[in-house]
Amino acid sequence: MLKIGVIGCGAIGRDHIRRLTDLVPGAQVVACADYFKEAADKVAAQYGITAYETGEALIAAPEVEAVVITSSDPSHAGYVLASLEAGKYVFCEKPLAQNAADCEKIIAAELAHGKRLLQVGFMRRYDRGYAEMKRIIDSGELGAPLMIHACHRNVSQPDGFQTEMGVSNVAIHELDICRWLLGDEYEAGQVLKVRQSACSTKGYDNPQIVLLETKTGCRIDVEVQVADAYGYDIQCQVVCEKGTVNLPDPYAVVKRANATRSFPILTDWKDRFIEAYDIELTQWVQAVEAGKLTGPSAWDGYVACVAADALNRSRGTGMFRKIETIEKPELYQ
Ligand code: ISE
Repeated sequence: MLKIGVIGCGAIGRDHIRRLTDLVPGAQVVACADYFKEAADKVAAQYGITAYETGEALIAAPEVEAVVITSSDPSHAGYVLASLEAGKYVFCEKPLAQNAADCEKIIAAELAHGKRLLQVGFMRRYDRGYAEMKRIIDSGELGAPLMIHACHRNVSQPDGFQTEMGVSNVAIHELDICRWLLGDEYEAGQVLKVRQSACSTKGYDNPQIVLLETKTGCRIDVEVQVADAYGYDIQCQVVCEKGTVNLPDPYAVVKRANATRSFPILTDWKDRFIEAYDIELTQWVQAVEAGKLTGPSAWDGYVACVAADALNRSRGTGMFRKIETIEKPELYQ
């Protein structure tokens, strides 16, 4: 049994604790921590595990063999660095950090171990729809990919949400999945503001459009809506030379009534990728036990942060910004 400590007892933290406890073979959650002590105490009582006062104390605890970080975005980098310093395997939810400099510190800390200890929570790579799209693109049967049209539409965001987070917290999923699907790297990017939706009343831009250009000249557009008033709606179409591949909508039973065919649209993002999360953590536990991580790496987390940073800096300038990374270390080749 891999003994795991989870830092962050909010929505996704509780979801991962349930998943690791009830579903994932070989996993045992033994500890939790949260900035809000009551949240950790509640989870600890529910699962009969130890609540630590701080994330740092949880990381240092001898019984914790591996760490899962699901706390607020700005706290990720610090906990990842502490876990690496302790030489412990760590799974960190996206985004890996708030800026490229912190990601570079994380990469340096991991390189000092000479092996991968960190996986980043880009769960879409484990979604059956995206995986099949990648298989078809990689087979070459449709020729070279040319463009991606994508959209990320969400019903609402928590208090404190800001315009930049539409990219660094929300579209970060597309920043990862598009380069994964294409097997390509980014050259430049730009964020555009369009006519604003009356559904957005909290002062942040909504919608926004993310535009990207890759090294091989592919073009990507991503519509980002964080208050769409109807559901959680993720779309992705890759246009290749000889055909297109499209992300399927999730399974839903069609109802026929009142001369209408209808089916429900999910509203909670945790449900949309529930199977992907299950597979992701199952494979992570297996990889930790085998001592060889294969899922999204510190490098992938870094590239997404560099792209997000360039995109956020482009806002309001009307210009594309270069997306420039350091040289890719051997460990991540
Ligand atoms: C949320 O923060 C997430 O992490 C989800 O994965 C994302 O799809 C969603 O739109 C965000 O609000």
